[in-house]
Amino acid sequence: MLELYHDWDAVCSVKVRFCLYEKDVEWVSRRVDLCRHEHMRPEYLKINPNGTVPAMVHNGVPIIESSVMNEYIDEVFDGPSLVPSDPVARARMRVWVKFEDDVLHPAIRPASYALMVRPVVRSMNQEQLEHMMANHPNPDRAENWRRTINAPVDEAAVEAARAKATAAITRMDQSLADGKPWLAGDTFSLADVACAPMIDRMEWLMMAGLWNDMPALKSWIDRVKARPAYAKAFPDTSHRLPGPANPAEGSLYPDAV
Ligand SMILES: N[C@@H](CCC(=O)N[C@@H](CS)C(=O)NCC(=O)O)C(=O)O
Repeated sequence: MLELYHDWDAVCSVKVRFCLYEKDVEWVSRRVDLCRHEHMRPEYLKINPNGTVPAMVHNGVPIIESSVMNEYIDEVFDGPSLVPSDPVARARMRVWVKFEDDVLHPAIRPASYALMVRPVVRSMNQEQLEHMMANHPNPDRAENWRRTINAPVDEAAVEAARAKATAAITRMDQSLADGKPWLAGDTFSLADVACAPMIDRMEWLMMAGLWNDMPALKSWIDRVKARPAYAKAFPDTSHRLPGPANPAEGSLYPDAV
């Protein structure tokens, strides 16, 4: 029994769902609504003391951190391996997974908060906010929530996100320009699983124009999207946050289960 604690339109949650569907693993959904700060509930913090989604509980044991979770899933479950057998390709895969964790995701996060999370949470009650944030294990992230809710849209942060994201995807494009189909080389791997949700997020932030002149990245995106697991893992519009490419503020998202 694998319980996945996730939110529908949270990039690292998508990353783990993509891996689960690639491996054809059955899982039970336990939604943690970030915009309602359910990830600050004491019972969730017992599962993931970092206070982030996703997390999973497999046979009663919590496993956290999306990249670690994906390696665990690949190792424990049958299905095609998403970790290359060749040590060089495996090293390359891990460098891309780390790049997504350390560079790509942090580059995009400020734009996500400013343009997608803010419309949902901006009317949040201050008392409730402070109560929730008192539990946040990461003071920088707590401060980020306060700014998201209380300050106007941080245009400078959005611009900085765009610039950092451009540098990051340029690196992906240059690497893919060697003619290999996938980030680790010849085989689809956890590197592609990790980076795909970040590209999807950029599309919903209407940043897809950034890769207009990046043919190798564009064809990688097409290949990733053609995978059957992609359609299952990535949320439909009703489970998306509102935002630049999803103006439906009446999106079902806040109540989606
Ligand atoms: N390194 C973590 C990052 C997870 C993460 O940042 N999750 C975001 C959603 S995409 C989150 O839970 N944010 C809540 C917060 O910052 O309070 C992982 O890969 O699991």
